[in-house]
Amino acid sequence: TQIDETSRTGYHFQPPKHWINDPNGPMYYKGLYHLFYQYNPKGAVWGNIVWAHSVSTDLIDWTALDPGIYPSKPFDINGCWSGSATLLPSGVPVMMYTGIDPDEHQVQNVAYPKNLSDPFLREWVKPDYNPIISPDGGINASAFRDPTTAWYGPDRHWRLLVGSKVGDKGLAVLYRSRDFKRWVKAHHPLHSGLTGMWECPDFFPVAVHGGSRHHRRGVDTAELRDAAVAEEVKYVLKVSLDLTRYEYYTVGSYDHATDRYTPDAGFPDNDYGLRYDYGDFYASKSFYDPAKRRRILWGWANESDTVPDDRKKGWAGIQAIPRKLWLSPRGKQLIQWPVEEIKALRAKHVNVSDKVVKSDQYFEVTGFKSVQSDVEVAFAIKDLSKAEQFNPAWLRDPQALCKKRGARVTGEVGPFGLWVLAAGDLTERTAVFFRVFKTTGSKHVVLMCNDPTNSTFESQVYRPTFAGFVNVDIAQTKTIALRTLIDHSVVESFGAGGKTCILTRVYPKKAVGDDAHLFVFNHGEVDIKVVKLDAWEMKTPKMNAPAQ
Ligand code: DQQ
Repeated sequence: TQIDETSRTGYHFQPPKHWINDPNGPMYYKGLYHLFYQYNPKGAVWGNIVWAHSVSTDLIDWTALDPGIYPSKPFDINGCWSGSATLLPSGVPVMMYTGIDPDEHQVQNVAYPKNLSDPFLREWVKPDYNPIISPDGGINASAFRDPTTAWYGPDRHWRLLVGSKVGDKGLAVLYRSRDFKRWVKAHHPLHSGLTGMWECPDFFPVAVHGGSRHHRRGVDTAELRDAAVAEEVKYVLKVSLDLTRYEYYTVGSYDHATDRYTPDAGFPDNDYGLRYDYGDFYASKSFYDPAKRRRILWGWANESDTVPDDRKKGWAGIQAIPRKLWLSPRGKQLIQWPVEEIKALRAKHVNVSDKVVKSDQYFEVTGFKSVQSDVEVAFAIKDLSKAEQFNPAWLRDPQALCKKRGARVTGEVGPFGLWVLAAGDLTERTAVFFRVFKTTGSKHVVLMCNDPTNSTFESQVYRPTFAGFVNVDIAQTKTIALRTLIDHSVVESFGAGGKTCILTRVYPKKAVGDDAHLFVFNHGEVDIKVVKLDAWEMKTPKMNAPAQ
């Protein structure tokens, strides 16, 4: 196949060709970051799934290795699906993944590195005692997959979760083991919800604020043996809903003795809960990075063009920029921010400051190429008194609200924000914007949206409007920040310093290469001000180029 480069990303992770989906087994080992991912070595659609493998010293430049895990034994002959890495106390990494057996049953297998002194960990050995977890005891063999990283309890048992369902109920099934070989199912799942199948569960500790700046650091589950550390953590449970293709998380407490997880009050526990990302972001997985003591989140962003388009392009799927993730000071949500390493890609810089954008005005940010860029902007709102009244019924569904009030629908405070990947004549453009509403007791609600309705001339492309609320006290701050990573067919935005994130895939026909422009717009009645806007062209890192 000819590879169509037009909408390929420059600094978002992707292999040179073919289909990719879920990130698998991310970890740091002997100075290298490892990323495995679901990959079809034969084409640009899902199928023939293996674990492709890339390594990096900095999460920016990636070197592709041969697939690490691929069908080779009866217990995975029909596919090597998603799974996770666990670092054993001896320093040995072990992969646990879902294999598809000759009966199309989903089973869990382990694989160990063949040669521990090879930092690349190129070869993986699957012991003959696999599968080590089979779908028995009432488990649905076609809904039993995606084992998490294991954690070690005070009772000297390993534990891990496997995603599953019973009827309409999604499950995080809990298993325990003394030796990582013989696993026993617990009597009750760690957690469940009436949402359909739970794919790719993730369960990990986060540091609580405790008055220090250190809450941004990650927590290694191994540290939890220290009681003082264990007291200062909360837990995050994330699930990927097969039905809606969205992910939800809660923050809560976990009782080691009873193996129960209880979400904190205020966390809606099912399909209207908080999301890592309100856009195209799925099957995510986090890992603890001991090198910088942080937790890093990887997530897959699917294409939103058509399958024939993907075949024509010769590739499909990217990984979002890895994000550092931590608990907000009040413990009400997670904050995510692109790993600091990507700043090393920043090249030509332009900036704008103290520029008022009056009602129905816009301006272009010139002097740089925005098609592959990083844009940070702070907007100030002079007058919140005119903000439109918020209807509490809208709280349940920001996406529906944004669909009704897209970027072209005038408002009072907002819509204001960026038009990215825009044609010079604005016939193509993707809007990333805010709207501010007034609610009871002089409180406000801030909505962040991504409206791709006008992103492309191509009529077949799926163009959902994505949106989430931003938990800020706008009456107090009077400003709101936005960072958007633009990369040919990706628009990845972080509102209010990473409180609300939205990733979208768009396929402009005209706004490509040097013809992609960046604008600031205000389609509300109230003036807004760009306090500061910084934009950088982004260099192209070494991205899995085939070895010479
Ligand atoms: N993708 C994998 C499964 C997982 C799904 C198969 C989520 O293991 O449940 O490619 O995208």
